[in-house]
Amino acid sequence: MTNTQQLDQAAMAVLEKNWTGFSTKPTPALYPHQWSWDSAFIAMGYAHYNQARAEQELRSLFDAQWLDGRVPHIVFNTINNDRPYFPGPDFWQIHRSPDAPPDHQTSGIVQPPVHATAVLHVYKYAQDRTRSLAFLREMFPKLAAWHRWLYSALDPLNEGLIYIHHPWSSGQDNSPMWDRALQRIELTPDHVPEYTRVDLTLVDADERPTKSDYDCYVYLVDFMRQRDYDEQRIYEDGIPFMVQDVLFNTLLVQANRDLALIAGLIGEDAEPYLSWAENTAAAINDKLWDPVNHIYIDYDLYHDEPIHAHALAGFSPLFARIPDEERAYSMVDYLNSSRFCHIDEAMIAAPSYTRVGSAFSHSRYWRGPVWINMNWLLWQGLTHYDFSPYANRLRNTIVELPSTRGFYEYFHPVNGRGYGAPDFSWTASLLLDVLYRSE
Ligand code: 2M8
Repeated sequence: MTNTQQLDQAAMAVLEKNWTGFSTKPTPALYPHQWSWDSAFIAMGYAHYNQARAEQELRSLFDAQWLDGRVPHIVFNTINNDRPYFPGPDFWQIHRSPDAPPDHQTSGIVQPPVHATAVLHVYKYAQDRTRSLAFLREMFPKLAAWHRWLYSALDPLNEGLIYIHHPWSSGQDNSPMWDRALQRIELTPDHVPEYTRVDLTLVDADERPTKSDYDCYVYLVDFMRQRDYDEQRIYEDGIPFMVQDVLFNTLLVQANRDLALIAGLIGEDAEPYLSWAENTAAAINDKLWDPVNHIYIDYDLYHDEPIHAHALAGFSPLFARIPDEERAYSMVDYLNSSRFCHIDEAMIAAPSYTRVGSAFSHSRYWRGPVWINMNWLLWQGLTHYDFSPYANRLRNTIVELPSTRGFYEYFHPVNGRGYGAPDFSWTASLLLDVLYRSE
């Protein structure tokens, strides 16, 4: 057996271990339920060898879609899970909302919309073409309702940019991008309901968000549940964390383009999705571009100011072909420097946050470690613009880190040590995607 075959089988074994019978846990102990963007990344790995499971992964998630179209960031496994997680359904209390799904327990917030991209990917690599067209027909109205909800609920100024009102919605939970906004929330003890973290019983505290981060996370959920997850009230009452995020909006641009392709394949009108894609891409270029540093940056809508913090996600618009060539070249100059990772340096590309930022950490979650999903997005983005040497470097990391260090959640950008949870699903599924696509 070759090394590639062994790696392939090890990755499939991780997914098998995390399969519940209807969806895939991100990892067995730390995240024992279904997560929204994880499932999209996971389905893209299954797509290459188990079409039925890829479809089931996405179907399970959309079975818990809210009546208003939102896709929740967590779908709780109330059937065969015995692991604790905080915050669980009792904390979220989604049934305060008339739009909550009647038969599922979920969270009340969302995560980046990679789902149309995942559905198209499953179609593209499907072994059974007829069946995969039926899957597109099944998913199309659900995806359309999801995107429609995002624009109607989370773009109150009609700018073409979605705002998020919880760091968990970014997927990059404790990124230094949110530090300033969170520090400006004045919390008194009666603002924060009592809670007990479970994550710190499973992972070293130095690799996880701090207590003050969690106090804010919990406070923001409480703010939303007190308003019954009614987006208009949440906005009008001024939730004190409102961010137009580069990665979230970039993935929405790509998802709209992919939804337009799906529409074309099944004889539906593609125009609304193309026009959403173009509006959002233009808004990202106008409002989120930093012309001084040549990177895209988030915008703090609550304080009405740009967020001057440079995360790897600031290069993600390459994935959706948002920058023109000139911008793309200047971005790559920045990425390919000691502020992230120079191509000749003996380190692992690419850290999730700029190494020269005072908030950078080698080990603390989204504050610097290397993440496989971010490398996967950038690998493709750089390939679109023909920056092959750097793209290959990112691609190689997706293969080398799991094969030498294990299927960890994130990795030290210098020595490659694995951090967070082991047996992490998207580390396995995106590795599978890379291996199959190079065959
Ligand atoms: C992490 O987030 C969850 C909350 O959603 C947590 O820390 O408990 C993030 O890395 C997020 O991006 C990811 O989707 C989730 C599950 O892997 O874990």
